Amino acid sequence: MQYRTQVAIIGAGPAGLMLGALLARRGIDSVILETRSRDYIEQRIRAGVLEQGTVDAMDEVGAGARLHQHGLVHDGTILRFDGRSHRIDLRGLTGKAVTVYSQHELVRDLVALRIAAGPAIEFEVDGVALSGIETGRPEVRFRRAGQDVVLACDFIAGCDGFHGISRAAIPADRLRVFEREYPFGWLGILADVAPSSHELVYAYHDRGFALLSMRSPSVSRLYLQCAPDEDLARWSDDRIWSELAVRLAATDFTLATGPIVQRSVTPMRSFVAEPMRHGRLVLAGDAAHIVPPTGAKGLNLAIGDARLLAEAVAAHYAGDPSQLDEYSDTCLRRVWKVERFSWWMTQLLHRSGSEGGAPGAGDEFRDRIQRAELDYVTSSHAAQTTLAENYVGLPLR
Ligand code: RFL
Ligand code: PHB
Repeated sequence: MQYRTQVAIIGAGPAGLMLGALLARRGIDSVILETRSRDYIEQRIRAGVLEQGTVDAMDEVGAGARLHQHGLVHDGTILRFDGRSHRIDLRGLTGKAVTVYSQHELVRDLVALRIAAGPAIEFEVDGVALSGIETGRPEVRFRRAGQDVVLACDFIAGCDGFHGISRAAIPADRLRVFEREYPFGWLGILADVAPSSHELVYAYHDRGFALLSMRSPSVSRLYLQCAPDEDLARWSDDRIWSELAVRLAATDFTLATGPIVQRSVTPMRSFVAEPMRHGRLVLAGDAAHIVPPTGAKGLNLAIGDARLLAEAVAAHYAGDPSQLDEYSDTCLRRVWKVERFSWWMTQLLHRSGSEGGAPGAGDEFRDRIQRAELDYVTSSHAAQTTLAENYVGLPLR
């Protein structure tokens, strides 16, 4: 079977779904191809902090209703060390806030919008392969329910995440990759218990970083710094809760515990592939870049790329190719600033030994510098403004 669209979108994550929705608003036809099932992508637990620009994009496409109903607006966030809390007044310092709303709920809202509006989205496809990206007539081949399909298009948007196939379609000698792996990961849990703090708590502790976050007034999301290949079998519920209690401890704070309904270990890396466009293939989101989650930026970066790409594609069809020509450079300027912030938050808040491993092993000079930095950030108005400005989100351009 053979058919045609203007933009073939590979991947139904936040980047692909938002791009499809923004293109539809501009009257541009697209098809989204996704290897997983609808159920799977609507239940995959990932990020949870939305910048205002992400909320605005959800409103622009008409998918913001549930977000405004259930999202929790946070005007501040807390840094904690030595048992003391230091509130960063996001609203007071920047005039902006962030919204806590699950990535899988955002995905659910965008899938519902797409299906209601009718433009094509295909789940559970396999064997996706790209060809002709250096010609004016690119094609995507895939299998759907055992049938071979060829999708002809004007552009291919590679929104298929870090492990997708799109980035690999760019010839190796045209791609530069910048990468850093961290000697630790995050053990994350989802628990059926009311969050013990109204605002997120980022805690630095001698035993390692911990984060208290949430998904709703009755569901907590918490993380512990661990080894990148940590064995979850070694962590009983009791051990997880007592380690969280130690690392998050503060005066006037008690950690409420409850049933753990989901747990996972995520390794941490920084990664950027340049450029984000080759011929008729454009990359967006995790397909092009990864940040460690400490700055809560991965999802927001993906939505930012989708916004710029939708504008650029619309300008192309209106006769102006310049935005698409500049797409990679425009994105990468913002991407690298967000890479910097995410790296900075990560090294500010994690324990790392000089020989790359166990919390506590190590480099005492570095430890003293890190403490001085925490002290500086929590006592300087200028430093807090810098943190807050990055945390609530930098401008798209
Ligand atoms: P996604 O969300 O990975 O979506 C890509 C989609 O492409 C599909 N796919 C393919 N489809 C067709 N053909 C192929 N060959 C395909 N290969 C893959 C995949 O099934 C998927 O549906 O990328 P996108 O849209 O760029 O969005 C990026 C965000 O998802 C990501 O940056 C964040 O979730 C990162 N991240 C986190 N960010 C935070 O800010 N806070 C967090 O707590 C947080 N937790 C996480 C995370 C990422 C994780 N991953 C990727 C392992 C936890 C995890 C486990
Ligand atoms: C989350 O709620 O999953 C979350 C919040 C803040 C982060 C990372 C993850 O920095």
